[in-house]
Amino acid sequence: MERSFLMVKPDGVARGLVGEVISRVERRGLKIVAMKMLRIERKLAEQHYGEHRDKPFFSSLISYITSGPVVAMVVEGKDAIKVLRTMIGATNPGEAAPGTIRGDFALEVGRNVVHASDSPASAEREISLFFDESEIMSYSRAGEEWVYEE
Ligand code: DAT
Ligand code: MG
Repeated sequence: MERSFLMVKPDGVARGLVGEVISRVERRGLKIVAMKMLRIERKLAEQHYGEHRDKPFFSSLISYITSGPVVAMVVEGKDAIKVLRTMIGATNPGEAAPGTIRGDFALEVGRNVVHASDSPASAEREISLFFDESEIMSYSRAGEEWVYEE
C-alpha cells in the first residue's frame, strides 16, 4: 500500500467541494487515514511549494494557498499517488479531462481546487510537513475484500 498527500485548497473549501472530493476518494476504494482543516501559514506554504520558489507565479500561489482554510488528508491504497494524480486531472483545469476533479469543477490554474503529491518522494515530504505520524490512523475498511483481489 502507498500513501499520498491530498488537499482541498481554499477555493474548494469556500465552494463547498470538500464532501465531493472526499466522496470520490472513498468511492474509488482509497482509504483516508488522516485529515484536518487548517489555515496554512506563509512559512508552511513556502515549504510545501518550495520547488516553485523561482517561478513567476510563486507569490500569487502562496497568497492563494494561504487565503483561507484548506482540508489536508493522507490517503492510502494501491498506487495511491498515481491514482490520485489521475483523479485530480491536469494542473491547468482548462486542459483537465472531464471526470477529473479539476476537469469537472475548475477553469483556471490559479484556482484548481485540489493538490495531490506527484511522486513517492513528494508524498513523504508533504505528509510529514502536515501530519505527525501519531495523527495517521490504521483501520480496515469494510468491503476491502471487494476492492482488492487479495
Ligand atoms: P500540480 O498542482 O498539478 O502538482 P505544480 O506542482 O506544477 O502542479 O504547480 C503547483 C501549483 O502552482 C498548481 O496547482 C497551480 C500553480 N501553477 C502551476 N503552474 C502554473 C502556471 N504556469 N501559472 C500559474 N500558476 C501555476
Ligand atoms: Mg505539484
